[in-house]
Amino acid sequence: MIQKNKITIFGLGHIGLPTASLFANNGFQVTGIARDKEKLDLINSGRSPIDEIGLQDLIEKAVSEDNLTASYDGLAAVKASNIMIIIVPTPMDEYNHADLRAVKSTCQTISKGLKKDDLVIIESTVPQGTCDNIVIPILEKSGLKAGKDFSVAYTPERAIPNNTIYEMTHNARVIGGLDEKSTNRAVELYQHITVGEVIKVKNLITAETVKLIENTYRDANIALSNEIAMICEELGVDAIEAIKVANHHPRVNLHIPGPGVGGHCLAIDPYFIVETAEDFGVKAPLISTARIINEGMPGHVLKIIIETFKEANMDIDKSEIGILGVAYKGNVSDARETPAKALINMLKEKGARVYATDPHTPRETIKSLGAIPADMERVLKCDCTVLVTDHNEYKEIKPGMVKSPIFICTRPVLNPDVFHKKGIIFRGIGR
Ligand code: SAJ
Repeated sequence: MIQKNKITIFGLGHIGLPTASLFANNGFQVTGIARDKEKLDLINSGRSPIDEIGLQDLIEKAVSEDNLTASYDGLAAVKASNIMIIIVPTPMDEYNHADLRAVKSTCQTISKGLKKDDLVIIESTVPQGTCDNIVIPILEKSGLKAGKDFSVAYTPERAIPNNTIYEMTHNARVIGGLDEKSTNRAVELYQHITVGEVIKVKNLITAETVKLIENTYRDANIALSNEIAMICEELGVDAIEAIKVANHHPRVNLHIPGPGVGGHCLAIDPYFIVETAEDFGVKAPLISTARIINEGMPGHVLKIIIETFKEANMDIDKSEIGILGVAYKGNVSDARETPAKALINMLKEKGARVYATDPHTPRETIKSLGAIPADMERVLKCDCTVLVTDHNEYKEIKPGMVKSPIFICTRPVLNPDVFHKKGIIFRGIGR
């Protein structure tokens, strides 16, 4: 006998697991589906496999009250549920196209157990049109007709790492359904876990588009700042000062230049728009150029390092270079698509011995990025220190702690003047 409040969530990652835990603490019986046995065991014993504020408590409570179970058996869970939520990864392949294998295989599993009046929700970030052209046709292999027999909605997740639970329960949520009934069912569902505004959009593809354009806006905005920064460096203008002052204009909001755009969202989502645009014969030169600029930033950092070594009459070959921070952004441990990776490898190609430290990222990750794990003291003793990630810990660095003759600061978190005064050659992006 199917209970009305049973949900199956496919994918127990950074978004799937918090979502599952929230529903499980708000009146639903949730089965989360994942493949990794270690992860399943951890969750079923009430422990969180990821570090996210508030998540551990939610999992512990939900598991102890029998409202959350982690399993590998998707089909059994679908058969026992009436709501399915897809939050599986959609990485990018070698051609910068979306790899939708996980979405497709999840839909195939669901289609085998789909029942009349079920609701299927997609949260994974996907190219525009994926729900209409890929998800629904696979679900209809069940013999049921979307709209008539079951409902389909798309709702993108927009929470930020390290504050996921708060943002999931407070941010505005965008929902687009196949039809009015689908949209309304999804709206009613998410109102159980959020006090934020729930915004209905016209259809599935509009909701897919909203997600992609948010991250593309940030990527293009950062690319503009990076380009401005590189021009200002040549002109001797402090780009950071100029950008900060320009942002006082009530209608200007330039982002901050840096060593490149990392993470699993901004560095990937713009390519999904380009992919679909090209399928329709439309060029997307601005979005593509923004990607080129941002992907070129580690190379620009290398150029600054090479020039500074020359000025100091030092040789990069056989030098020691220390990296402060490998995470893709400040105060997170995640190093996916981090600009540190390209920089470390380019420095090694130039013959440098590269040390790296990070208060949040495990030593194993540092090794896998190609650097020698070290503590901060060791990094600050290298011939050159490069600050890549704006962790709070690094905002406290004082010139007295730095033994390197050269300090390259790729994020505007330290005051250049105090370092210059102590005789340290200090360079930054845009200054
Ligand atoms: N970055 C800059 N300059 C800036 C801002 C960011 O260089 O002014 C860099 C960061 O250092 C980092 C990258 O951009 O390498 C991405 O950082 P982010 O903070 O912009 O984004 P994410 O990837 O951590 O999270 C984003 C968020 N999207 C927006 O803020 C619009 C989050 O809300 C989304 O949920 C998430 O993407 C996602 O899942 O799409």
